[in-house]
Amino acid sequence: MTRTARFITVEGLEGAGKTTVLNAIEAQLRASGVDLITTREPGGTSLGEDIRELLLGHKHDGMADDTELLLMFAARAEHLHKVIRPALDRGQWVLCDRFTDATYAYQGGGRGIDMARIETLERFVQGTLRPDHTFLLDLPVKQGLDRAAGRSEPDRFEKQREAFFDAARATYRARAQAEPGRFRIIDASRDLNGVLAQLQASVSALLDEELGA
Ligand code: T5A
Repeated sequence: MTRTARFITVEGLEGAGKTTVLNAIEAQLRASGVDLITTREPGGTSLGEDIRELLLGHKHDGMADDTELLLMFAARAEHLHKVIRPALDRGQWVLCDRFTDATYAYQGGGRGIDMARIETLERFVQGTLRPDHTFLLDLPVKQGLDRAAGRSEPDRFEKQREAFFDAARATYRARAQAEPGRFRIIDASRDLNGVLAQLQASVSALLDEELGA
């Protein structure tokens, strides 16, 4: 069967359930015969995972907002070069836990970095490559933080104030509204079964669109 490889991303705030639903999306795509890889940002390569440690850990006494932004794009450049582009070139679909929408949400919305500067870096690092489809797991900030808190020690981002995440959520939602053809919004405030049911319907619609299945 001839297929064009697709680049799919999953986005949302802390505790939205991305890791949980990523497995369900992967299983449904594979069951439909899609050959794919799964990966994540920041990270996805050996160098990228080291950068992730710098970004999420507490080894250094914080970092400048621009340092954070540039490290995100440095990890992304490596990820694109070593993992994402080669997979797409081989005809494999790529399913990625977070990508550049997270940079707009967290560094743009959360930190307040000018979106135009992020756009410049996006063009520099990615050229014209953008995700084909994005699942946005949307839920109230406090609900997500409560879920994430029940799981492990907070990372450097999870220590931000609620206002940071309010701005990140608003940015995600604005981007989804601006690009309704790419984004599929999932109500992640529901229980896991409710989330998975919405997701399954949404992935089926995506497969219909892409494969005419
Ligand atoms: N970042 C990333 C940037 O600032 N800029 C960027 O450009 C990029 C790429 C990455 C951090 O880096 C930032 C954003 C992040 O802060 P991460 O580990 O990828 O960190 O992201 P997190 O959001 O921290 O990942 P989490 O693991 O916290 O969230 P998930 O994956 O959304 O949530 P998940 O699936 O682990 O679930 C959390 C808990 O909730 C439960 C799960 O069982 C789990 O215990 N849960 C539910 N409970 C009830 N009902 C549901 N529907 C549930 N779904 C999950």
